[in-house]
Amino acid sequence: MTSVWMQTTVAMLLLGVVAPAWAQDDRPNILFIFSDDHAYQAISAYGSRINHTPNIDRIAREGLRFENAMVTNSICAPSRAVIQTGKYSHLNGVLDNGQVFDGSQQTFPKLLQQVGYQTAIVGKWHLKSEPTGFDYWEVLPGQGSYYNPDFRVPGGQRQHSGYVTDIITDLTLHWIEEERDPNRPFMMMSQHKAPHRGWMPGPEHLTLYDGMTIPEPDTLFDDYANRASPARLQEMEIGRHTIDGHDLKLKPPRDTPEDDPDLRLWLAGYGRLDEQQRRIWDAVYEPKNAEFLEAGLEGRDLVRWKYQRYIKDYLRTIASVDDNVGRLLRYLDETGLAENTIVIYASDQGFYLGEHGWFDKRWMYEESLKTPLIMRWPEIIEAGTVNTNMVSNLDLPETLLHAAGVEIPSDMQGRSLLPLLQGEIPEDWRTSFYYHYYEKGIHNVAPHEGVRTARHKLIHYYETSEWELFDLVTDPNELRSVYDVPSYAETQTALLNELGRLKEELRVPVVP
Ligand code: SGN
Ligand code: CA
Repeated sequence: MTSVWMQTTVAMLLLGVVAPAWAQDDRPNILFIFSDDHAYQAISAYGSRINHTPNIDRIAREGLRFENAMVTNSICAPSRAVIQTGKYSHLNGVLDNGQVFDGSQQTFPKLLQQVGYQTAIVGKWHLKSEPTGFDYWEVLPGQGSYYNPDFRVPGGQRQHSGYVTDIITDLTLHWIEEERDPNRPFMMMSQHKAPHRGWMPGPEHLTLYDGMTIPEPDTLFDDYANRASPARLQEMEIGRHTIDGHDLKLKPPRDTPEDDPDLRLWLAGYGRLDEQQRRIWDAVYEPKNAEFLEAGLEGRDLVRWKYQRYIKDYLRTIASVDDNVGRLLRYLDETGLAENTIVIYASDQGFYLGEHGWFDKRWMYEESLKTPLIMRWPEIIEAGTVNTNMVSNLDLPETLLHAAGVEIPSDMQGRSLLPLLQGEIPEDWRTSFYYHYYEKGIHNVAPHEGVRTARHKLIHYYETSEWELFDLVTDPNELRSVYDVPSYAETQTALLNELGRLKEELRVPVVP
């Protein structure tokens, strides 16, 4: 139940009247559980047709699920930089995965620290520079490893034995239980590597889904007709671009040259298993691989097999994330922390689970533009709330600052979600959202920007001067661009104007 005092405080904060008014020890703790590449299509609270995630679902059942949470730039490091700063990529300096985050800039953990919060981050960081604004950090170098992972710590590196998802949770719990000052509120970012590519399942889930056929998405065999050229020119098809060893767990032949890039990727994953882990792994994969080689599949049958191999391993890594979410929730229950702790489950972006024939992300199309976002905060959120407004990863830092009673800096570009958490939708809530993807290279997705409204989406591939316009009501799978179709002329003009307006408002440099 929400206390009158807290209601008043929140109302005052919403009106922008006050700075922090909570008594110090009443401020909420924040447990931010973050995964890497977790598609909302693989969360049962979002209606997954392919798996069950009872523990993640519990957060939604006892809290709120955002149905239209979007990212500003659908790739790992940029999304994380947005969350740290509350600013679009062009202002926080991380446009793509290759850039180094400037840790001297303003970030929300630093602002929380300034008002007495204890802050920590464990797991995937991926911003290259050392984390700043954290009292404790222990992060994976780069993409990190699934088995026996190394971690960066201040002044060095150390290795932990075991499976990365379990280890990240162990470290999270250890800090909350043993290392922090129980008299001050905390903000912990517990950030998983899973379910990122190489999709290596943990020892407990290696045989999950064996003997089952996971349903295929409707667009597994997309022909990329009726769209601009980039959809056809990408390199992220399950059929053509998955790597036999790294992705599909087919052991590279013995005579593979040592400098073969695919062999190196395989060794970066499988090569880290210790002898016992390797025996268990081989016992699971070798018989299935022999059966596959024996079958000599071709054409669509081969794509179907690759989809099954990919999706099962992907979902197995998620099963472990879900178990570990359960561990964290149980800990909060047992210690009485649950009542005053904001729990968030989110991913750095969405992901393709065979839609359009793809794995990976990057596009402004729905599956990668949208990301799961679920929050529980018993004092504030009514259990079982579903919100359909357009919200964004940009809004997260402001929401957390607001929740902690910190004044939101005026140069942040999102908006606090606090009213939405309480079921109050401000009349001027955003009705359009600006997106911009910059990276060139792996997967060959053309840079693009665009605007999405509740019903439409306009995309500009500015390097080739191509446009797409989708009507999400008549064409939810985005298979037919209606750009320049006469009946959409008015919508098109309105969207073009809106794109220009948003770019000005958000101070986006003019694209060459
Ligand atoms: C690696 C992956 C890509 C993935 C990027 C970015 N290849 O390069 O498939 O798109 O990371 O992922 S891999 O062969 O090295 O696994 S992100 O989550 O960091 O954005
Ligand atoms: Ca990612």
